[in-house]
Amino acid sequence: MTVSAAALNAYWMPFTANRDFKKKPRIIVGAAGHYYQTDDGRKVYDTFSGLWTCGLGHCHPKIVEAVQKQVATLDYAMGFQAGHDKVFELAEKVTALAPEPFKQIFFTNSGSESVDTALKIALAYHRSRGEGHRTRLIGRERGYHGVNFGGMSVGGMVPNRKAFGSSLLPCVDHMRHTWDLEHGAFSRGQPQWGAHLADDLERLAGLHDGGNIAVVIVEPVAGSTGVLPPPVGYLEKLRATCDKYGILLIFDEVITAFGRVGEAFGAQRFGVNPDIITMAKGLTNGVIPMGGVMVQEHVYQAFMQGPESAIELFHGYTYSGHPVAAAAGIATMGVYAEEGTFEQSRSLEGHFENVLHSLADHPLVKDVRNFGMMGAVELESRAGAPGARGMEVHKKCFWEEDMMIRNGADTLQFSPFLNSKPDDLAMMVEKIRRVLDGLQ
Ligand code: PXG
Ligand code: PLP
Repeated sequence: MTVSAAALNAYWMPFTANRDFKKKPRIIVGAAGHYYQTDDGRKVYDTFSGLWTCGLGHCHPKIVEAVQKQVATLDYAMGFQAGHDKVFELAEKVTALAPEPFKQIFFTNSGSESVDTALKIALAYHRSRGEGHRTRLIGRERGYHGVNFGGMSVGGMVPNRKAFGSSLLPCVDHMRHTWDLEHGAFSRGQPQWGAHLADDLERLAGLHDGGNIAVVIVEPVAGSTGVLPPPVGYLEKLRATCDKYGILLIFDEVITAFGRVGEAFGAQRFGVNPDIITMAKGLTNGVIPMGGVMVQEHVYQAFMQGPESAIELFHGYTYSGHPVAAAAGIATMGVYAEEGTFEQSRSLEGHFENVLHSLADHPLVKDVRNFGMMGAVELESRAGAPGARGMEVHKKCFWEEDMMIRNGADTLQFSPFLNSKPDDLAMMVEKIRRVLDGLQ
């Protein structure tokens, strides 16, 4: 073991059962391509692209080189009332990939910061247009929008809200989620059933008056909660209702952007344009933390009023547009283009869907869901111990099958590399089956 007992004790790990982990730590010391290297010298196949982050694989030489060069050229530069070359270049490259009306991007350091930034932009946008009474924020049950106060408030993951319920933002409401086992179980891609669930926005517009609603935020495909693809026609309906009431629509594309659903953005895959898109993760292939909030031109222009010497948006982070992150982002955009990553991802999704659904006949499997290169296998929970079976699969995969998988309670989640080898995806599912066969 490379980590001392004192060091283990010193680190409070995020979203982790600290005491259980520290009894038998699973420590990664290196990574290359599609594998991690463990401190006991094993190569472990990564089925989750980091945490939905590293679609190109780990330690891509072009990104590594760009970061090494940048850190030795310009380590940090003041970003308020000053700028550096790389961040403008990245802004141009990302907006060039976006649907036509998106022309500007604001940089942050994570998905959580992107979400809170987007909510603030939406509120300030309405105020700048004389509609400051639009204060209501609408999220959705089972949504994940990060862990800061704004994102947590519009989010709908029950355990993430529970301890903080008394201090969440006011003026928030939630649409119902889109999953229904009876009508949607084992559906491949978008379920045919459920477009009418978008009518829940009409219900909330009726309750609060649509003219008081500032913004609706959804993930185009809900990721963290266990991959819930939108029913056919659902996103189109949400867009139409937002237009009807003058509500801004945010797509939280922290997971779905940059090839995860076979296009640069989910907005393009679904043919629905929100007003604001949040992103992170794939923006730098996970190499340096960075997030972004991209807006349609009309949103940006609403701020570009008044005296030119006035700051238009009182918001920003010390590390917004950090030069080393920007260099990683530029290199990542370069690799996406050179390697045809989004097309590669699109060409793999049919095979991925087939191998994942081959688990549907297993007695412990309750549902299989997928869209693009996002997949989930929901297991039957063990009586009286929800989450225990999922965690057991994670541990067995790591120790016995040399494979890293992600479980959210009893739902196994898959975010394979966008340049996966087809045989590796088949191997991944064989290993999962073997582990499931060995469980009670
Ligand atoms: N929005 C969405 C849609 C996300 O998926 C965030 C915001 C927050 O991003 P940051 O960078 O602040 O973590 C996310 C992050 C999982 C998992 O296992 C998902 C996320 C993060 C970690 C684990 O599904 N999503
Ligand atoms: N707390 C204090 C005391 C600060 O001075 C700052 C930034 O200057 C922050 C928090 C916010 O940090 P960041 O800009 O990295 O989000």
